[in-house]
Amino acid sequence: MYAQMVKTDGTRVKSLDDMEPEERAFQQRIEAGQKIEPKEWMPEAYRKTLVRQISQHAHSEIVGQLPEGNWITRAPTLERKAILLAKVQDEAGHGLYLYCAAETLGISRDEMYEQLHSGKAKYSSIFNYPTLSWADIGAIGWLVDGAAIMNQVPLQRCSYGPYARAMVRICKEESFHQRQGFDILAKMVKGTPAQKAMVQDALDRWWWPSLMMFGPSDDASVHSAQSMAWKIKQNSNDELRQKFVDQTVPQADYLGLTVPDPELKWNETKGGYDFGEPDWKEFFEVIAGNGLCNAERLGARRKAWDDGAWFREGLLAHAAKAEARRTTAPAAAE
Ligand code: FAQ
Repeated sequence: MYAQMVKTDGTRVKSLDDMEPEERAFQQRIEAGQKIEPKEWMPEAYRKTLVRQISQHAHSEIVGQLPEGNWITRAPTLERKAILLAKVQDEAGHGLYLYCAAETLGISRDEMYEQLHSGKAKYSSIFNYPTLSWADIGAIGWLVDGAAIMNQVPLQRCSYGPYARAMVRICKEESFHQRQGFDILAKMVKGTPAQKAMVQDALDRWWWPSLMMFGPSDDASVHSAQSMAWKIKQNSNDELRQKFVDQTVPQADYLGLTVPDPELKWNETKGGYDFGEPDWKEFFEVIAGNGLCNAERLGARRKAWDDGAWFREGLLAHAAKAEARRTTAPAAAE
């Protein structure tokens, strides 16, 4: 349960006693670990929270293809190119499962795209940073997929059935993605001094943005208390960030790299690392649309949508003709 069940505006998450019978029964099902399925009764705010989170998650997978897509033609070997292509294809697949999961809540795919293209819906802050070298592709796999797994494994136990089930396959594929990133870097750190420096430079640039993927600190996380009461989220943003740091620092040590945080220190008492605060001003700027690549990323998605207009129109025209044939055929046969 979320530590205090108090929201950032100071109000408390509703207790069972404050609920009407229908909502109380719903909450009791959640607390008993039952899954909520499409078309079952749910509070409107639960539905809206899921639509927001799942659609933003889907957009992140789709926009997340762009920084890596940039390197497909420049991957250093045919094997690396094939692996990267497969990874980027997986991300398209994740986006599609997640859009399907969100559609079960009554929002259409077109509405979700419109929210992305108009800037109303968010996508993960991490994809607004540029990929400057091949080592960045390793860093994305190792750190970005590593953070995504840390966040997504608990989502397999989310109270909403379609989201939880989509996450099972996604998590399996993310594990492969994380390993391919680590493998790129493990090879490079054994290469020339210039290659090792490239890896350190990638870690220096991707470390803090990766920590920001978990969202704002708990005291600034507006949705956590309610989302945890509904078991959409199982852990707070800071809990998952801590787990990620504890898991990743030994991996950086293994690679012979230095994590760019002077405050990083093992804390025997808590059995985890103490670490510095991410630059939250930068985080809020990025999610407000003012990061290094926000304009480029959204521009690419809008262009893809506009360039696909002829194809969507073609599909609709074909469907209309097929439907007309289907409805007129019996009459013609008489
Ligand atoms: N970026 O109250 P909270 C991937 C927003 S998938 C942008 O803490 P919540 C795969 C948040 O939406 C990565 N915005 O919110 C891959 C809210 O704004 P809103 C994506 C962020 O929802 C790898 C406001 O701040 N994963 O990487 C971020 O309880 C490699 C207040 O925040 C998911 O989406 C952020 N980092 O917790 C692909 C996982 N953090 O909506 C390609 C599912 C917060 O009110 C290559 N999502 N915000 O306008 C979640 O677990 C949650 O939504 C959190 C945020 C943890 C992201």
